[in-house]
Amino acid sequence: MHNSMVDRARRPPKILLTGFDPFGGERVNPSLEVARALDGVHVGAAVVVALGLPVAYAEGAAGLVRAVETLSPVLVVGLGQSSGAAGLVLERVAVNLSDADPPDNTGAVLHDTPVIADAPTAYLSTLPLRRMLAALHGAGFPASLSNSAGSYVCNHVFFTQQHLLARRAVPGGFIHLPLLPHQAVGRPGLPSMPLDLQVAAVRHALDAAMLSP
Ligand code: PCA
Repeated sequence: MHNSMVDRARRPPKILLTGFDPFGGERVNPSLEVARALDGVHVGAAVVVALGLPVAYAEGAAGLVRAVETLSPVLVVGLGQSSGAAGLVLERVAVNLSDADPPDNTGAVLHDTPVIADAPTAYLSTLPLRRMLAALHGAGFPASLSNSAGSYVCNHVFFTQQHLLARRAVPGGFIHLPLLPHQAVGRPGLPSMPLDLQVAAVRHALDAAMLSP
């Protein structure tokens, strides 16, 4: 194939947007709903490709790696649910540690385990987080920066993603999302955000991430 044909086959550039299956007794996961809602949406010159990942350390990470290798995206944004989040939580750090009491959806429990042996201790998000935060606030969406994505499956996949993308010089990051309102019913004090607002906010964040510096 000529180079121009390869280029055409790859066009438009892809934004990989991942979400997770429900876990922890929930029947939905806002991250999967938001990713699905944005599948095929154009952001700048790029198009969003949504991917659902299992809430499983090994299988989630493997699914992410496969998708990056298949799609060669120009940007990767992972989404996950964080009960207690009151708005979009822009994660700054992926740490090389998996350590959580709750099992993943396959029953695996990890304690004190590196995500990837011999990899760096941590990676920073390579998204323009300040710009994204300002864009979200400017449009009226609650959002904040966070210095820890935890040490459960989201961080595990986020770390795997950043390790892979560092070698490809592709920007990537992770955003935790609040519960949907019906998930917070009967759980006083837990914040939530309707799906349409979450979708609009993530779209805004992607727009800001795709703006050239
Ligand atoms: N949130 C979990 C795993 C899957 C998800 O949506 C986490 O924060 O690790």
